[in-house]
Amino acid sequence: MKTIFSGIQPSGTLTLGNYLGAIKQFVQLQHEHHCYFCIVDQHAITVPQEPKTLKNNIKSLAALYIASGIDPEKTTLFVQSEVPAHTELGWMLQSMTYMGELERMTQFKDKSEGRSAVSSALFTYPTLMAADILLYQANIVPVGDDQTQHLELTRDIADRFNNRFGDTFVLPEIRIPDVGARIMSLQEPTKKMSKSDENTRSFISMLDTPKQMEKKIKSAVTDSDGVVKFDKDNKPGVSNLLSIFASCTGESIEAVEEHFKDKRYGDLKKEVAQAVVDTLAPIKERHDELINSKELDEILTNGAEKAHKVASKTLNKAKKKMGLIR
Ligand code: ATP
Ligand code: LTN
Repeated sequence: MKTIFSGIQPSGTLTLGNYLGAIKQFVQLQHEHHCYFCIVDQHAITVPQEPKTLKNNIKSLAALYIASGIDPEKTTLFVQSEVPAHTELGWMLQSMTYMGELERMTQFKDKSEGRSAVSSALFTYPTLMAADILLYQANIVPVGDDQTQHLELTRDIADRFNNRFGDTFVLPEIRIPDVGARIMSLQEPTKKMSKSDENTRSFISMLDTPKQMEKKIKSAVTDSDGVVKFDKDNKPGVSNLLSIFASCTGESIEAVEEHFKDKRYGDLKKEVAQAVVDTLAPIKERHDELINSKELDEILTNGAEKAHKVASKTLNKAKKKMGLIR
C-alpha cells in the first residue's frame, strides 16, 4: 500500500481532460492505496479569480470528485486553504528553490505570456505544489503529463532538503495514464484542453448538457483527408477524438482504430459524443444532488481535520530540521 497525493485547481468547471487525465485514475487508485485528493484553491489564486465564482468552484469541484466515485471513507478529500501547513512548508521550500529552476517551468511561461500583470505567486507556484506533495510523504502522484516538470522539481527540492538537513521527505514518483494523459483542445488540437480556455467550444465541461457535448464534438477540428487513423503529428484532431473514445470506453487505441477503420468522420464524431455523454451524464446528475448538501460540507470538514493531523507532523519535523524552533 502506497501513499498517493494529487490536486486539482478550482479555476473553472472541470473538463473532460481533467476527468480522463486525472480523476479517472484517482478513482481506481483509492481501492489499493492510501489517498489524499486536494482542491488546490491557493494554486487557483495565482491568476485572478472572482471571489463568488471561486467559492462556487471549490464546492462544485468537491461534488465532482465524489460524483465521479471518490469514496470519502477510503480517501481524504480536502480544501488546501483549510490546512495552513501547505503555505507554511511552501515558504520554507521557496528558500531552497532557485530562481533559475522556476524560470524554466513551461507552465509559468505559458500562463504569464502576454499578460501585463503576472503575480509572484504564479512564479513560485511549483514550490507550493512541492509542499502539497511532501507534507503527506506521498510515494505516487497521479497527474496528466503537463505536470511532469513540476514533479521533477518537487523531487529535486526534496532531495536537496534531505541532503542538507537529513532525511525528511519521501521522493515522490509521477504516474501518468497510458491513454488520456493529454486530451487536446477541440478547436486547436495541438494545445491541451484547458478549463480556463476563453473559447468554450474548445473544451467539454463535465457539467455540459448532452446537447452541448454533442455540438462541441460535432464542431471539433479534424482535417481534410477523410481517413480515421491515429497519427498525433499529422492528424492531431482525429487522434484526439480516438484517444477520447479509447479512454471513455477503456479500449486500447489499436482496438479503437480498428473499430473506426472504414468509417467517416461524421460517424466517428457521433460515437465519440455518445461515449462522452455516457461517461459524464451520470456524474453531472450526482453532482447536482450533492452540490448543496450537508453531506458534502461534512466530508470536507472531516477531510481537512485528517489532512491537518498528517501535514502538521511533517511540517514540525521539517521546521525542527531547519532550526525553526526555540
Ligand atoms: P487550468 O486551465 O486552470 O490551468 P487545467 O485544466 O490545466 O487548469 P488543473 O487543475 O491544472 O487543470 O489540472 C488538474 C489535473 O488534470 C492535473 O493532473 C492535470 O495534469 C490534469 N489535466 C489537465 N488538463 C488535462 C488534459 N487536457 N488532458 C489530461 N489531463 C489533464
Ligand atoms: N499544478 C497542478 C495542480 C496541483 C497538484 C498539486 C497536482 C497543485 N498541487 C499536487 C498534483 C499534486 C496543475 O496545475 N494541474
